[in-house]
Amino acid sequence: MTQRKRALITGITGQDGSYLSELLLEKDYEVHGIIRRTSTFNTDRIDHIYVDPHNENARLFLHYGDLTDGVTMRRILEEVKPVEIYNLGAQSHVRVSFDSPEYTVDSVAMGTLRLLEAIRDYRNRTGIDVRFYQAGSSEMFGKVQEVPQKETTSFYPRSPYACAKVYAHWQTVNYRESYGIFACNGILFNHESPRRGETFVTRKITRAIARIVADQQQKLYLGNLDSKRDWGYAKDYVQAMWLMLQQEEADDYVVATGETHSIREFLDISFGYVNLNWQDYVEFDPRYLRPAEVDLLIGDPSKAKQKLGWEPSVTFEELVALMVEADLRALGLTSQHSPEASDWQDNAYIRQSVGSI
Ligand code: NDP
Ligand code: GDR
Repeated sequence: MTQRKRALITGITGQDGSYLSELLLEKDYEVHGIIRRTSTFNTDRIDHIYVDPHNENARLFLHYGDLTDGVTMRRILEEVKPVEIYNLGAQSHVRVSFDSPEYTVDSVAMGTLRLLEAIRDYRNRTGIDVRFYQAGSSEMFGKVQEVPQKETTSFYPRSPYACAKVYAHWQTVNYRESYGIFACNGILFNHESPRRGETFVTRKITRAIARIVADQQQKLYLGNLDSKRDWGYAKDYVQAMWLMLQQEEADDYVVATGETHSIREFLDISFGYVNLNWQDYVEFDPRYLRPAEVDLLIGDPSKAKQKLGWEPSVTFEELVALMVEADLRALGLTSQHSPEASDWQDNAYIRQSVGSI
């Protein structure tokens, strides 16, 4: 009998962590996730897949820890003995990273280093190989150097978050080259879903649309509408993470759709979906501007396509529709497009907390 593969995920309670857990459970892994102790529940996105650990069929296990706490990370690694680690944990909000730069760098940059060091020692002591995935970001490209951006495009990070991700990227490369650790960087462009945090611009917009339709909100305050992003569907992107760790050799990959759209275009399509004109609702608030902006992101995913066989399955228009639809449904509303949209229905994680960022 072959032994079930064991994976450890940091950031399991986030958007990507929840989709990746579902994917790994479908593939018969035993999944271990690191969660932070908080005064309110933070496991909404994974509650639907959680089984009481006393149940003999349980394959998802949670451990308290934090990327800023290296001792605990080491202890969890020793206890779990995973064959794959997915490092998704991060203070992941770019705007917030300007307010909280030191913490962002501690969790994102130093957190990655702590994990890599733990893997190095564990491997030296036990001889067991652990494959490592680092959640890199298109934000590392920052100020436009080349269009579209690919694996060889130079980095020009424009926020504390992006600087920390660049550090984590190069440490991952260095641990691969120095110690032979199977460590991969995914350079993922923006990916969204109904589980997206409510303070990122796409979800902030789709959630506001539902609330406007429900007469619970009159205005939506946003910052820069001119920046352009390459937006894909998160469920597709976690497939690419898994594929990277199944290859013969560790490498780095851009994961993107190859299309870019401005925030204005997102507003056109999303408000248009419910026959509203966004200009009637959207107001400018300078507090949502960043001290330095990333104007244009568009990725070239040809390496991922060629080597991993990975391709996005959801178009931009479908992504916008499925997000608006999910937020409408969360408020008990449906649109005239509902029957088709149910094909993309996301299994019910929709939080309705009020986000101001
Ligand atoms: P989320 O913000 O939804 O989730 C972040 C996760 O990290 C949460 O589980 C959060 O826990 C956890 N976390 C935060 N701080 C710490 C810490 N100090 N120690 C341990 N865990 C922590 O992010 P996404 O799921 O969207 O993104 C996953 C990863 O991919 C992140 O590293 C992000 O930077 C990166 N990325 C995301 C992209 C995107 O478009 N979504 C694109 C490129 C990269 P809690 O729930 O308790 O807050
Ligand atoms: P981003 O995503 O910074 O690309 O980082 P976000 O959705 O926060 O911003 C995208 C663009 O929208 C503009 N914008 C606003 N953004 C927010 N959050 N709130 C607003 O009110 C608003 N108004 C305009 C922003 O200025 C920006 O240009 C995301 C995160 O998931 C990162 O962790 C990840 O690494 C990158 O994507 C790839």
